[in-house]
Amino acid sequence: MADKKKILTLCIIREPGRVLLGMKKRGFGAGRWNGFGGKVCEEETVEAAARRELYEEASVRVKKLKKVGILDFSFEYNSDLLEVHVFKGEGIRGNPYESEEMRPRWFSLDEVPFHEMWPDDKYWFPLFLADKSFRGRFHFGPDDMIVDQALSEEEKIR
Ligand code: 6OG
Repeated sequence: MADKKKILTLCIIREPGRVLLGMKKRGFGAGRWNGFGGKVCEEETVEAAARRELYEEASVRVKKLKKVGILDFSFEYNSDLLEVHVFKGEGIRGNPYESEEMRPRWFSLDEVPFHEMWPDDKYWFPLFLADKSFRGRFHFGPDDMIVDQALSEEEKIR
């Protein structure tokens, strides 16, 4: 039987000309740059989880958080189903600070390190940077290669 779908958050802080990413230091996705996020706890809204994870992993808060995308991930080598809610954070409060899980760093928009990110990112990140909303699904095969995918721009994500 397939495992239950897990809801996760992913928050990327956007400023004019740059984005804040973090190098994941341990656990799932270690060694890759990504936004900040993790699992939504019981009795917690998805947005509250996004804010909590951002603070736990980078010691910052944001004034504005907008849900811009939903990405579904599945894998050939296990039965995990991940539903990742992608948020754009604006109006950073505090200085990004390294945690046990993430090492934050600002990247200018022309140096986003796609070769050290999850392979799906190069598809949807351009929509993120263009302030579009999107929905996508990616199925991963051996060596984290994408074997099937779909991505569409959406009017609005709820
Ligand atoms: P923890 O399990 O460490 O949170 N995440 C992904 N992000 C991208 N860009 N691509 C994927 O393709 C991902 N799978 C998971 C969601 C994991 C964090 O990594 C994100 C969470 O922010 C497979 O708590």
